[in-house]
Amino acid sequence: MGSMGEPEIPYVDVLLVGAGFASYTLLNRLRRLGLSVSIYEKGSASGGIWHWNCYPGARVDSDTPIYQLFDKELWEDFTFKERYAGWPELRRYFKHIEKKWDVEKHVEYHKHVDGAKFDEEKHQWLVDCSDGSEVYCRWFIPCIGFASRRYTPPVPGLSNFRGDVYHTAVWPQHGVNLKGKRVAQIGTGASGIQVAQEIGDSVKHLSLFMRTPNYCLPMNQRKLDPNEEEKKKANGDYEKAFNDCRKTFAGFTYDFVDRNTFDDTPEQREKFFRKLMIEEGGFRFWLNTYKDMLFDQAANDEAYKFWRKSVLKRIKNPEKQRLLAPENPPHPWGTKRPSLEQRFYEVVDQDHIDIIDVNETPIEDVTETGLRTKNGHIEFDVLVLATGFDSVTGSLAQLNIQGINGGTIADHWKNGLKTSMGIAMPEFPNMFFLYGPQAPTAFSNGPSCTQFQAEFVEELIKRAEADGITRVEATQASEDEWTKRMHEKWDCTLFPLAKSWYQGANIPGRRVEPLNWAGGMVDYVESLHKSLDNDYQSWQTNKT
Ligand code: N01
Repeated sequence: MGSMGEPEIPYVDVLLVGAGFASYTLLNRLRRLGLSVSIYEKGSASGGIWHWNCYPGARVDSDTPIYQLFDKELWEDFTFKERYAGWPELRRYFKHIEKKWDVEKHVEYHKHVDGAKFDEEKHQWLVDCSDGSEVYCRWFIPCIGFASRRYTPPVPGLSNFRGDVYHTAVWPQHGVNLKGKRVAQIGTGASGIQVAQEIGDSVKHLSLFMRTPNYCLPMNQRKLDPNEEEKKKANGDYEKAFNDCRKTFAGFTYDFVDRNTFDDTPEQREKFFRKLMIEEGGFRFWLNTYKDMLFDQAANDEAYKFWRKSVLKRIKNPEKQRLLAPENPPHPWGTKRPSLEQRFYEVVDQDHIDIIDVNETPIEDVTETGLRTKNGHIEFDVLVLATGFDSVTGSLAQLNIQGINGGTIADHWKNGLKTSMGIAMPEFPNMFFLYGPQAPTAFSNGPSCTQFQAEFVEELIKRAEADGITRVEATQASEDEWTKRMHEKWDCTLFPLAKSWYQGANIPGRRVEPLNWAGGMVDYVESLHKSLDNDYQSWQTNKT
């Protein structure tokens, strides 16, 4: 008990927020240093995005084996069943981690962090939760990803609708039966493509409201043979794959080739594109292609032409061809996130599915039984909002985390996003964030990015603890330098030409600015580790 009879506020060395990949890898690393570690998770189970993402068809777009933690003790006795795992399997994987690593004793569920304040005397954060509880911690590490603040567009009259409305980001855990229903869906991003593809065959009618066509790529999904996977593990293929992730732009096993688009003849190009997109599938057509594709418009046009030709072959309805694969690309190929699809184009080509371009035919208002456009009233039973997130910055900016001058994170970014190496900020000592703004985040395989960042955080904390340092704050110079580099890397690509959530352009009125590091994983990880050279050169350190 405290001196005034108040209960004493508990203390933990490290507080991790969110129970996903980032916090689990950190937990395992930091407790090995002898630190006490707690995880506060607002949901009822672990899995991070895979706890919330349980909409029909939700599955990951990174392939096995790299969408997992790279620790041998985890992968040696867990084998994914599909090349691209679905949400139920990913949840099983998290249960596996919990069992192997004895995680449960560190995690508190239904624990919603509201805010935090740095105590300058103690060199500790005082963190408060929505249940009224507080905790002090030396190291405060939000691991809340880039998609924890969902976005619902201001559709007029939305609250009038008497049927059910579901946002993909908070899909009911018990599932929803849409078989035989009339469904309207807004959005054709990663979530929207998967929902439409999954429910399309069995609904009575689907009205798919689309703002921008998604340049989907064939997933080439397949079941994995467990014996084959065991052989690969024994041959060192898994370890090789994890190691390769350290050497590539996006933390995948493959990288851009060392050739420009027009170095090849048209025939060679056609063959190369075919191999990437059709034979190999997945993101190869995006991330294993010519090195100038995301930088040079003429090169990019070649990619678009090939993509369009492949898609048109799969759609019979001429109006749907026009909408889904327009002659004039609305943005350069690959500057918005392409989705991986299995039968999307065949599914939405069916007669009971309408595609409505909201640019040509805006939603005027939602009524009790449907919605109205200039073409009339459309009735439906269920409305699905696959409208995404206040991405990347929204997760952190929504929390009342106050820096040493009293300003919040949102205040810190008021005149433009700025961070030190996408992991920390001046005025917010002893706080690191993983898989967030100005890091490779949305341009990377999630587990690669989070594990490489976690390795750095481990190194920093280990050194600080050994040196008796109790306060570590990114310098202003390092934030200025990183933010300048962010813009330089971004501005020489074609990414600024797309109205994408990569730069916050999905939300009306939001500042449009690069949110993700476009300089690649290798450069990123090197910059992190270099920041500790010359006696913590990018950090200001103090002892209590
Ligand atoms: O969100 P999104 P998401 N009227 O922002 C549209 C990861 N993820 O949940 O493109 C009409 O991509 C919007 O249109 P536009 C992954 O990184 C991964 O799908 O902005 N439409 C868009 O079509 C992913 O990229 C996986 O013009 C409106 C859609 O809503 C990220 O999360 C699965 C609108 C939103 O798509 C986000 O994906 C799921 C309006 N007013 C998520 N406002 C996998 O690994 C917005 N839209 C498979």
